[in-house]
Amino acid sequence: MSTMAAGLAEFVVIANRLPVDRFIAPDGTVTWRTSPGGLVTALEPVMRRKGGAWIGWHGAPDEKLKPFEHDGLHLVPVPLSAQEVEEYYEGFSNGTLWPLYHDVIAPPEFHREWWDSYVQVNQRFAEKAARVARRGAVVWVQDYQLQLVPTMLRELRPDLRIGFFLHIPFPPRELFQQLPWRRQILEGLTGADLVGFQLPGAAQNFVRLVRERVGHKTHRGLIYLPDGRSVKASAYPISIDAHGFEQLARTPGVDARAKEIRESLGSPKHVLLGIDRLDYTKGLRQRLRAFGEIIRDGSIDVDDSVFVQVATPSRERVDQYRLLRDDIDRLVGRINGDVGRIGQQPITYLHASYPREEMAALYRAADVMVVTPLRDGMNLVAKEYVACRYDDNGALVLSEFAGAAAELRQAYRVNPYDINGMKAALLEAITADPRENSRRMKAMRKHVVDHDIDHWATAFLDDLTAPSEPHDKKMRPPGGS
Ligand code: GDG
Repeated sequence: MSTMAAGLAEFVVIANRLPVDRFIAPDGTVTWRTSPGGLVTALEPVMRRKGGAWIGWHGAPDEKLKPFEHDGLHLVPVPLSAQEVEEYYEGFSNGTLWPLYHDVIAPPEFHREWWDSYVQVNQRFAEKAARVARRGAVVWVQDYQLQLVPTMLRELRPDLRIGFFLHIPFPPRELFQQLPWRRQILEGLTGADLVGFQLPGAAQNFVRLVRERVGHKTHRGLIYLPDGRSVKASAYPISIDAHGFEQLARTPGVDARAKEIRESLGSPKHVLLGIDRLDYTKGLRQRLRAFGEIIRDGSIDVDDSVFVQVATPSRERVDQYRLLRDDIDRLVGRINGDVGRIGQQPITYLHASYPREEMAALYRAADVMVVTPLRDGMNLVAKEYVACRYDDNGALVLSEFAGAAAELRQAYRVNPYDINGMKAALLEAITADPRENSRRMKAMRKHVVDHDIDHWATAFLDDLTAPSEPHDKKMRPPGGS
C-alpha cells in the first residue's frame, strides 16, 4: 500500500458503485461490507498487488465521504446529489441507455436534463480519477453509466493507459442512432486505448458506428484517430469465480440446505429454477407462461413439478420496473390460480434477495435452470449454475439472446419470444436421459472453469498494457475501410 500512502494509485478502477454496502447498527455503529460479486473478486488481487484504488458512488445521495480503506481496498467515494441519482442514474443510465442498449424492449426516454446530468457526473468521475492516478497508471472504467469518462480523463491526463469495459450489449446502428447524443457517446469511448465488450458482434457494432458517425478510419477491431493514437475494440466475455462457487456448493451446509429446499417444495420430481434481477430484459413473463402452459396442456403433472422464481428487487424507483413487478405478480397469481391444486402451487415466487449460500443451495436443488433473457450482455446466473453442478447433474435452458449462449453451447437453447419452442425445450430438459444431461453439463463446466473471472481480467489487462505503436508506423488500411 506504499503507493497509496503517497495518495497516488498505479491501478484505478472506476465504476458507478463502490464494491461495498454500508450497514448502520441500531447503536449507530457504521460498518462496510464488501458486496459479493465477480468483479471485486477478480480485481482485488490486482488492486492489492499494485496499490490500486476504486472510485465510485457509495450508494447514499447528498453525502460527501472521505476516501477510506476497507478489506485492503482503497476506496474513493464520488458524491451524487439526490437530483443526480434521479437524472444521471435512474434517468439517463437506466431510463435511456439501458432500454436502448437492450433492443428497445422497453421504450427509451430521451430527456435533455438527464443528459446534462450524465455529462456532469461523468466529468466528476474523470476529475476524481485524474487526481488519484499516478503518472502512467492503468485506469479501468466500467460500464454504461460512465461512457464519457475515457475521453474526459484523457483530456486531463494524457499520460494514463485507459481501458473501458461494457457489461451490457452494444446495440446495432439501427437502434443506437435513435440517441440524440450518439456522437458524444462514441467520442467519449474512443478516449480509451482499449474498449472491451462481451461479444465480438458488439465490438463490430461500435467500430462501424465510429467509422460512420465520427468519421475515423478503422480496420477490423482498430480505430485510427487523427492524433496518431489507435483504439482497440474487442470481446472479453466476462465470467465468475468458478472455483469459489464450486467450493461453496460443496460445503455440507449448502448440501443440507439444498435437500431442505426440495423437501419444503413437497419433494417434487422436477425442480425448475429462475434467478434474476426483476428486469424486463430477463424474459420472466415468457418463461412463466411457457411453464404454466406445459402444465395446463397435461405434458407434465402439477404434482411432479415446481418452478421456483427468485426475482431480486431492482431499480424500484424507475416506473417501468414498478409496472413490471405488478405484471409478474398478476401473472404468477393467474397461473397458480389456473393450474394449481390445494397444497400444490406450480410457481413459488420470491421477490427478495438472498445470501450467496442460499443462492448456491438453490442452484444445487434445481434439476433445470431456466435462463431466458430477451437480451443480456452475458448472464452470470447461467455460469454460476454450471459451476455449482460439480456432480455433472442438472440441465440449463438458455436463451440464444444471452451473451453466455456463445460459450455454453451444450445448453438447451431457446428463443424466448417463441413460447412453443420454449415449451418444447423445457420438456426436453425435464425428460432427458440423465446421461445426456451429464454429458452436456460436463462440457459446460469445463468451459466455465477454464474461462473464469481471472481469465477475463487477465486477458483484458494484458491487452490494455501491451505496448501499442502509434498508427502512422503501421500499415494504413487500404482505402481506410
Ligand atoms: C449485468 C449484465 C452481465 C442475483 N440475485 C441475487 C444475487 N444475484 C447475483 C447473481 C449474479 C448477479 O447477481 C446477476 O448477474 P447477471 O449477469 O445475471 O445480470 P445483471 O445484474 O443484469 O448484470 C449481464 C453482468 O452485468 C456482468 O457483466 O452478465 O449481462 O446485464 O452474480 O448471482 N446474489 C445474491 N443474492 C441474490 O438474491 N447474493
